[in-house]
Amino acid sequence: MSRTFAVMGIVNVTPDSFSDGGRYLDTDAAVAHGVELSREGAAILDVGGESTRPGAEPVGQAEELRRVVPVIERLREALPGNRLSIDTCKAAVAGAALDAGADLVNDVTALRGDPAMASLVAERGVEVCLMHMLGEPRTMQDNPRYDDVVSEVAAFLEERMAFAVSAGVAEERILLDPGIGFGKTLAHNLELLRRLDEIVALGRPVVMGTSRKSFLGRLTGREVDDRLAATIATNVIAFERGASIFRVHDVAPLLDALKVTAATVAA
Ligand code: HH2
Repeated sequence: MSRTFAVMGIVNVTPDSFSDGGRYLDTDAAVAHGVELSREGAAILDVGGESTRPGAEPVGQAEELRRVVPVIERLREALPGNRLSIDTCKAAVAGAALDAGADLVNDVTALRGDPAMASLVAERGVEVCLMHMLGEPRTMQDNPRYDDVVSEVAAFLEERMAFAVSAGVAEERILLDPGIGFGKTLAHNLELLRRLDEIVALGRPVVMGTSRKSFLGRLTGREVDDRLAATIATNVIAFERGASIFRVHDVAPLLDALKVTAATVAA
């Protein structure tokens, strides 16, 4: 028996995402892209209407709602068998997305961005992904510092998990993400990958988001659209170290790589 895992395909309904900004801003294009990623084997589709790339400017609530809600509605209808995730830190956007058929809230602020988010997730009884970020997207890459990045990220996730549980979120509904690239240097990202078992040891499924990120460009010298091989390498490593959900732009090739990896890893 091989270990279970899920590929989470990225559907960015934004003009300014770092790798695919503007490509799926139109509802039809975003829905078609989500359907294609599902066909390629994504079990989860993560729909986002606000870029979190370093330096990104925040998006207003009305605009974010306008971008994501019709996409979730139509994906829900087209893909009854997929899990749909809403990538947002605003409770109103998460609530509307859940009403439109989303199953999971992916909050890159780990319930710190909006005081209403924790109770929303608790009341709806849905899964929530808690991600580590140092600072905020506008400034997070300005000289991030840690004494020991892995133990600090683990302690943060543990504290956020306790906070979520105290707000009424069931522990078995929590996913954890070390937040690759969110307030981290190349060395920090590599250390987190190297010692990912320490995050896995927190006992909840670990989500990995390395897809096309700039640390892979630093390592390989490749432009953003040419980082697939590097993305696959990091996700295979993460799988081996215990991660179970892989958030990527390119679903089919990663799925092949993970099927092979899973077949060689003991349950
Ligand atoms: N990375 C991005 C956005 N959301 N969520 C989780 N849980 N983990 C991640 O690593 C993560 C995330 C950034 O990637 P992308 O969506 O491609 O770009 P942008 O934020 O510019 O839209």
